[in-house]
Amino acid sequence: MEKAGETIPEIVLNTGHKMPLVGLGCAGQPLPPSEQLVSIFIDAMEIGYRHFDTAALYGTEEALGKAVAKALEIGLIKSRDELFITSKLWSTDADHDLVLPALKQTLGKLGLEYLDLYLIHWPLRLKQGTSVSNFTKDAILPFDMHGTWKAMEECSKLGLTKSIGLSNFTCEKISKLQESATILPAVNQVEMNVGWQQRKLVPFAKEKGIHISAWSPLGGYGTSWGSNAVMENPIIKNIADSRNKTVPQVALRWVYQQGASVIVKSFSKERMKQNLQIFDWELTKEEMDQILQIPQRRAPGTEALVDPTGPYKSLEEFWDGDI
Ligand SMILES: NC(=O)c1ccc[n+]([C@@H]2O[C@H](COP(=O)([O-])OP(=O)(O)OC[C@H]3O[C@@H](n4cnc5c(N)ncnc54)[C@H](OP(=O)(O)O)[C@@H]3O)[C@@H](O)[C@H]2O)c1
Ligand SMILES: *[C@@H]1O[C@H](CO)[C@@H](O)[C@H](O)[C@H]1NC(C)=O
Ligand SMILES: *[C@@H]1O[C@H](CO)[C@@H](O)[C@H](O)[C@H]1NC(C)=O
Ligand SMILES: CC(=O)N[C@H]1CO[C@H](CO)[C@@H](O)[C@@H]1O
Repeated sequence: MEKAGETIPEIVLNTGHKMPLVGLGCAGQPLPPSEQLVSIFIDAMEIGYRHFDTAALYGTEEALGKAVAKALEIGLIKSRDELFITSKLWSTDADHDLVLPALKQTLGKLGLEYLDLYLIHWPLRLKQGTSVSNFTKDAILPFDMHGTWKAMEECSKLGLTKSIGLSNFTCEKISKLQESATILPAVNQVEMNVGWQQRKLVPFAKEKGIHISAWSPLGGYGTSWGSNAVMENPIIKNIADSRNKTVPQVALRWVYQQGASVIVKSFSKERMKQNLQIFDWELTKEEMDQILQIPQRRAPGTEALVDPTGPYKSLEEFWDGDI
């Protein structure tokens, strides 16, 4: 069969389902108007993207759903199974009885019968009605990780999602989850890039058979939460120049060579294409060693979630010391 764009390698998750190793990030601030967003997602499918990463929080589920319907209508894809769609449980719904209704709402917005992957967005519960914009520390409630995961397992048994997983979980939190889990998480989606390489989590997850997906692989360049730590890193710039690649290509290829999947956001057609040109060349051992020299730092942002009187009293406690 002839394919319109680039062919993206896939990995088999511990559930037996395949996932393309590059997914398009569907978060943006500010978002373009809905109609424009729909055509951006259709462009992405034309270019070859088959994996889309959205969340209840992002406000892009409806536009993505419309793009899927349109792609089927115009024959860009033959069936919904050709796509891999991820969404995430927002923290206001992170409690046992709230999970199924939240997933049904997500499916309703996407106009789909099932997700490929449903993730717990943060290891955290927030009071219902809390939005990110007017969020205060007293909105943080104790998080029943075991009950929430049990409900995620129920959703997968109902066939509403093929795989279930986590986001922003540390090694310690995964181990704690395993005490009661009957289904192992398929994926843990975390901040991962050359400036925060997740050196503790990557080998831990590999040993457990949990796949790591990297959000902000370009350091969230130009976003309100991101930085220029990746895009303006001199080591990456040097490698890019000497290899006749762009800085983003080197940064994304590094993630791919770690065995992780790349969740990269671009709403520009040219940059979407550029970000897929990472499969027909590789970084040498020497270049990988140079990248190991890059100083390591997590993106800021978690400070707002810790409070001396809250469930997480310090950043140390939130990240279980891995900071
Ligand atoms: N699980 C979580 O908690 C979590 C947290 C954050 C993000 N995510 C997911 O991960 C996705 C990606 O993360 P992110 O959006 O933070 O950051 P990112 O993918 O590291 O960077 C995105 C930024 O880089 C720009 N960009 C992309 N390709 C480029 C290129 N080739 N050259 C120059 N600039 C380029 C984009 O602008 P243009 O659009 O203008 O190209 C955008 O401003 C999100 O969209 C979301 O799906 C998940
Ligand atoms: C926070 O914002 C949301 C959405 O904008 C709103 O529904 C809610 O009432 C607000 N909550 C508070 C405490 O102001
Ligand atoms: C560098 O890369 C560009 C874009 O892929 C290509 O057009 C050009 O021929 C390359 N130059 C060299 C010297 O390889
Ligand atoms: C709790 C925490 O640090 N969360 C990170 C994971 O996801 C959000 C974005 O969805 C990031 O902004 C946070 O830094």
